[in-house]
Amino acid sequence: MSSEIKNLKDLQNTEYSLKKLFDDAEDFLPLLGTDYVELYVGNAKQSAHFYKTAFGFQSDAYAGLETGMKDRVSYVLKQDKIRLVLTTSLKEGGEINEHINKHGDGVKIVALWVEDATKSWEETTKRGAKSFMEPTREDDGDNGYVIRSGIHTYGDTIHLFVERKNYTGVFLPNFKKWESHYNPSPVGLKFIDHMVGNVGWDEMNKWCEFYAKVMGFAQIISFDDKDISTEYTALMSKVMSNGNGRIKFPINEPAEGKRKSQIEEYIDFYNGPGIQHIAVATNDIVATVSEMKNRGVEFLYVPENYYDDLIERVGNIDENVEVLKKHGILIDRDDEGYLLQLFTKPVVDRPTMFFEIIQRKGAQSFGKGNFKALFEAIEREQENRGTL
Ligand code: TYF
Ligand code: FE
Repeated sequence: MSSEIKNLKDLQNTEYSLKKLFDDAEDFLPLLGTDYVELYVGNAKQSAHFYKTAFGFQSDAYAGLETGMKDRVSYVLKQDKIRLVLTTSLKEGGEINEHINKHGDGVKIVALWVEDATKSWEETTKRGAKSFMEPTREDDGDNGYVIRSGIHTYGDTIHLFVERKNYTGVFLPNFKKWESHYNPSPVGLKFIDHMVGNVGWDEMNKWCEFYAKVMGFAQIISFDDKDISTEYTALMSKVMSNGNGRIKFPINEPAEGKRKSQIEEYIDFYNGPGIQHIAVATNDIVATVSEMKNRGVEFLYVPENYYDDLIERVGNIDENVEVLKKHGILIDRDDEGYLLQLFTKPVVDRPTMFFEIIQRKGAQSFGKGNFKALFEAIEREQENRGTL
């Protein structure tokens, strides 16, 4: 069941291969998808403005003093299937401020949508997960109720299980609809493709085992430091997936190189493990990326010579290479098709969290062919920061 697929040829059809991997085991933790991602931030109002303006998110829900919340404020933003929650504290001290003090702005909660939050908590805690929140029912009058439960994962990051089959209200009980006169248009972001965690030296296998044992995930891909190294820096990475392939969590750890791994830089500034990047899918990466650029989002760029042997490397593609080159979009191919991707610079003050924009055209891999060019681009940023 935890058998490793090293060769991408085995991944002829991901759904099928995953099915094979999971066949004999009953899925004790069926996941319907990502429910929401919650960031703890220093100023939720201004962060919400940024994600609306620059990333094209829509105002969805709000909780704060006006809704009876005394100690915190949360803004909920939506774009297609993606739900982002931005939370800050209204008081001195407490868990939110401690998180921000230690990590800067960053992801606190990766909430997973489930049929049964009670069973999800029971199945994971009995397999060794540390409980964050026992199954808790939140009622909202005629709108029904939500049940949430939660467990700890790497660092201070939390997985919440959200059961909303008996709920018809806005986001969660105690939230109200957020009506705003400021509604910038979406940029075409559709759903979360994967979310990557950075963990410390020699911790990757421990956390992959956590996802295998506690959550019933299987490893679908592995990259060692030979796959992922430049002349100067290195890292290792394994991708864990749940049974239906909707939730994919790559886990990175630093590896020894001549200079400081980007993963180590992250761990230094985040003061421990945490979410490194959120990859969001689009159906038209050229339109999405050019709009995000117009709205002020900064992306990482590779040298123009990346495009010189592009067609030899990836074969024929539907897109015009000159257009891709103009936007600095990266392309990679595997046995099933190809993918286009581009990475933002960190979106917070510390060199920690960033976003990936990805368009899949068949390929179910992660852009291995781009790693070298990408990591060299990251090294140039590290050089500018004096952290290489
Ligand atoms: O998710 C991935 O595996 C790719 C590649 O620091 C990647 O997006 C891996 C590590 C990293 C940046 C990108
Ligand atoms: Fe990625």
